[in-house]
Amino acid sequence: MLSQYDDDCPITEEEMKQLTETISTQDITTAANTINEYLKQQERVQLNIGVTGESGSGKSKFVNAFRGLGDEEEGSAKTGVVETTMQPEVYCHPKYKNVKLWDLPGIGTPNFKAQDYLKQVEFDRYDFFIIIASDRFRECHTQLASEIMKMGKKFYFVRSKIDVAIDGEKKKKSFDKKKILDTIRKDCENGLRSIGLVDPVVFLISSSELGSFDFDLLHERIAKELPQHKRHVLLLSVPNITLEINERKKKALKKRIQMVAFASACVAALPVPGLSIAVDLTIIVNEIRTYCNAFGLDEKSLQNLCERSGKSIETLNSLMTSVLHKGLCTGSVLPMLSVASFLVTEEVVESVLAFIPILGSVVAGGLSYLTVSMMLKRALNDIAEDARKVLMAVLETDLEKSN
Ligand SMILES: Nc1nc2c(ncn2[C@@H]2O[C@H](COP(=O)(O)OP(=O)(O)O)[C@@H](O)[C@H]2O)c(=O)[nH]1
Ligand SMILES: [Mg+2]
Repeated sequence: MLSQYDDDCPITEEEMKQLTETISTQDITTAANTINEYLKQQERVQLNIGVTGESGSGKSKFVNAFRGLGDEEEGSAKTGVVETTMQPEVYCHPKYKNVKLWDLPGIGTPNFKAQDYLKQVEFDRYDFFIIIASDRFRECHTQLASEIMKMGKKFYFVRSKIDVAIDGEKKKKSFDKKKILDTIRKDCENGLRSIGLVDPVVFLISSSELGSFDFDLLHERIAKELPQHKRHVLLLSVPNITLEINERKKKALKKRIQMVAFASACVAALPVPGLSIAVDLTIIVNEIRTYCNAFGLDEKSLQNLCERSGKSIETLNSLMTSVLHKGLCTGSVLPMLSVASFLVTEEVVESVLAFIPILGSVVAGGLSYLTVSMMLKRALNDIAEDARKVLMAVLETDLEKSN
């Protein structure tokens, strides 16, 4: 069951082998726990992103946007303030505390030395760097990049405030968005070439409209270059702001299903009546909660989205058809399910089952591997589809606003 392997899987082939070996010597309860622990670990993998660039280039705003936060929201980095310290400021992702964005001190001051700078910010801490320029790339940018490379780390060049550049040109009669973007890109690439880079790649980003322009390409590139574990946590934590990201999240979550189903099937074989279904439900609900969180369909994310997009919660709710998600988000089913796992009486379980049609169709007494994996696949499809519809609606509003 666990022999199938895929590069996108949240755990590595080696771990999969080890895990299969471990559980083959364990009793079923321990085996189920082992798998559950593995799944939880996937969300706890540390990811440290160092965001650097000149003062005022948009580092802090990018740190916020990458975590799905507005500049005024709780926990957001202050923007538009002059940097006064040489200390990196750490900002955790609101849902995945192990994903950390580091707002680094400004570069390019008169006595700037990349080597000293990197030492000062403790370069070894970061998985990769984002180097931001809001105008041309200067020597300090490439100096820093080559020093980062020497230290065996990766970096990505970002040209920020693209929305500002576009707005500035909009009034012109000859306005051609694609042409402007091409010009900015070429200009940045040439700048980087002239200071020694052979094959520069520049990502054009607006932190005010993160889903537009090159953010998707940047995300795809980073994901591709990260080790497997880190890639998984990046996919879960990135804000769901493009259709491509929506699809990537779905694919990544799908890889977990066989493990969840296996854990669940192990528990199902336990000889305690009522217990197995309750544990199954807990495992399933946890997994569905993971989906909602990853797609931004949890209550808090939806509220934020309403504030940002100007759409009412009723409008967004009316777009979503998945019963599972609605149950979870209204908060009525979730607490009952959690309680059910402690009470373990069949009555409670049955009454909970009645809430959710898919679950309700399953007879109490343990869910099989196939049932659980079928349920989760369907739940994932439904939730991903709801997330896609919500995203489409928000994108349409954005489009109307910009026209
Ligand atoms: N319109 C727009 N404004 C931005 C963008 N990025 C940064 N800013 C603004 O530029 C100013 C400097 O940004 P900040 O993030 O504080 O720069 P930092 O000094 O590098 O941290 C602030 O007023 C931001 O709101 C962007 O992509 N679009
Ligand atoms: Mg700042």
